[in-house]
Amino acid sequence: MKMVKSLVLAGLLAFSPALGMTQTAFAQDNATAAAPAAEAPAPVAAAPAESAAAPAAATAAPAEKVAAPPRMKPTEGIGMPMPGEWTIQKQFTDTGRQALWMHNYLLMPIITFTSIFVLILLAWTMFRYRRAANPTPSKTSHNTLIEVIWTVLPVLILLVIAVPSIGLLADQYKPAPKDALTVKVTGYQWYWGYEYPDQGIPEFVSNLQTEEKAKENGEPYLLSPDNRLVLPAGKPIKLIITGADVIHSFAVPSLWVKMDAVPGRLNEKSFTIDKPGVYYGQCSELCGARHGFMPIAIEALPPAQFEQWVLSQGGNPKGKAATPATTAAAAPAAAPAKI
Ligand SMILES: [Cu+2]
Repeated sequence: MKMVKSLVLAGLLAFSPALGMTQTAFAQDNATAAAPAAEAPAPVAAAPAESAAAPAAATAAPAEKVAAPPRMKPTEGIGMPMPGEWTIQKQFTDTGRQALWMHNYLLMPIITFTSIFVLILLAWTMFRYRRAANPTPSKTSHNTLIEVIWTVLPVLILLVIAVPSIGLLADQYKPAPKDALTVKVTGYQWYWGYEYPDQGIPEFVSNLQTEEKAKENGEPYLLSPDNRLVLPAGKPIKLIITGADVIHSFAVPSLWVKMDAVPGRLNEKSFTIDKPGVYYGQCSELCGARHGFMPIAIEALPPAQFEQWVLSQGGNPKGKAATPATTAAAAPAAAPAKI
């Protein structure tokens, strides 16, 4: 009897790979077989983790070789406000320049002229037609010519403003071209998260730098975060902007960018930065206690250096090659070591 049992056992073991089910059933009966059986699920469970980690490891491999380009020093007065400044910052995008031109050479002259003209009219009327100088006022109530002028002139002024204004508005909302670099920007209470889905760079967070660190780096304290949003200069960029908790607003004045970050909604902003540099901004929608402490810094690099940065973050500069699993698996706290 014992021999028969041994033979059956030997047979089962010999055919075990083919008889998986039988072996499992057998394992339940046999205490000694239970140990390997218990171990068996381990590699199975580990497999998805391994496969998820594989692209990360594959893309991360060059990370050890490629160093991130050195942190760019900001230029005084470029991409940041300066003490005593009272007008719009110098612009570094097409729409920005267009808007600045419109503000400086169209709106401001019209506003200034209209205000001064009305002020002079008012002052003249008050002085010339005061009771002492003009005891018997005119009874005139209509004057066709004047009425036509003060109707037509404002209409013409409004038309002069409306035409370039509508063009500018359309330009500001122009969809990004197909080859634009996409970055997902998420506003959190109270920091920003940046993710490069096409390059396979998972979200990293950007938090206010300490005052000492900012001083050490020669950066404006309340405007400078630890991790910057690194972008290529001269290439179209598409930001997909959203909020994780409350409404924030992603604003960089010198790039003419201001877009609300609304939870449950994806807002889009596209632009091309003229030249390399550091451009500062801030959250511009009151979002809670530390609203004033979630700065934005865009570091625009020459394309070659940007590719180097992407490689240094374990991403693929050519884009589209990374699997979504890589980005999905990464925790938001996985910040790159670029401080
Ligand atoms: Cu905010």
